[in-house]
Amino acid sequence: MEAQPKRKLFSAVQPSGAVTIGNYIGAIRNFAALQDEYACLYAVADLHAITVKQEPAALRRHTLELLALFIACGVDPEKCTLFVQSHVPAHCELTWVLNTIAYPGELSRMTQFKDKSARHADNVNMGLMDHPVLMAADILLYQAALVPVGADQKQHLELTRDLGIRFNNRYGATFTIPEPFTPKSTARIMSLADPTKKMSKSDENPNGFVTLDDDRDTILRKFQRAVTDSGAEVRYDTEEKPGVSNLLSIYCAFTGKTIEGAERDFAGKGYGEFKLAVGEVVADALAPIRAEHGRLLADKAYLNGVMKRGAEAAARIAYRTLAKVYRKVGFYAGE
Ligand code: AQP
Repeated sequence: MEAQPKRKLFSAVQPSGAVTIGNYIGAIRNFAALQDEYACLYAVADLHAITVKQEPAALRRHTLELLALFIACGVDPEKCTLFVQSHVPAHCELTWVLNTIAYPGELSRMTQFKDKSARHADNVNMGLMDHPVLMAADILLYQAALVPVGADQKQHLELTRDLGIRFNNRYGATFTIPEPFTPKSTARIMSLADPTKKMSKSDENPNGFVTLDDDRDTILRKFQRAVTDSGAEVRYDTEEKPGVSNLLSIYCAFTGKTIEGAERDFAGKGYGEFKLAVGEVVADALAPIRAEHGRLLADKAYLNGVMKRGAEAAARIAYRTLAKVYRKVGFYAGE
């Protein structure tokens, strides 16, 4: 019997700062585990990143660092297509077409648009509002069946599905409608400085996030400073104890323990000891990734080669879909 082609999977991360343990737990650490079963495409989403102000030199640096980080986290460029989003112009081209079936009402209701508009009140631009349409184009271009995303991105994936279905209904079957892939262990990791806000790499308070580049001392210090509450009991209760609950989620994500198991580990222990233990498991887990990341960054020629080959492979798939889309909407292609 002929082997079935592997189902496609797409995910992307923005090079909008140093990658946090939120991005890692929610997305990147699952990437390597999926590469044998699926045809994976992983992108550095630089087009998305400029929806908030970026310093150009920092954006360039973060782009290369993120590509290297995927590899340091186990993504194998021989098995996956690893590329930089702006190297495949089809992402912008499909976004334009999808814009014509997306409604301002549904885009302005997106939680991330509302959050980011509030956080960047001096720069509420059209790109920020259109961000989920670009994300839909990213996914639909590759006919991805599966999209591993953190819990914070589920709403955007729902919109991708809506746009895909809307297009298919209007023009005939064109896009695969993707499913979210959210492993059970994927918590929404919250800021260490304000556990009611999600942990974000663009947070202006560096104590709110831990990055994969932070050294051991920095990691331990950030966890020691993490906001908890005036109680003393290590118990999971997101309403009453959002800070402690967030630390428990992080601890479980890095140890594989259940919340109940983690609560037992810290029964009768104080917050100081708890925070130190969480910091230590995180620092231990990140040390080998940090070392490998440093090694990869020293080999720029290799990284440039990976992104070039990745963009070529991605473009081959993307332009097949785009040609189909252009035909369906009625663009004249010449004779
Ligand atoms: N706090 C989080 N908890 C769990 N998962 C998270 N992700 C992001 N933050 C958390 C997941 O990381 C992937 C990549 O995210 P992104 O860079 O594309 O965009 P984002 O969700 O906007 O991430 P940030 O860190 O908050 O970036 P900025 O600050 O630039 O907006 C996604 O799969 C996401 O689910």
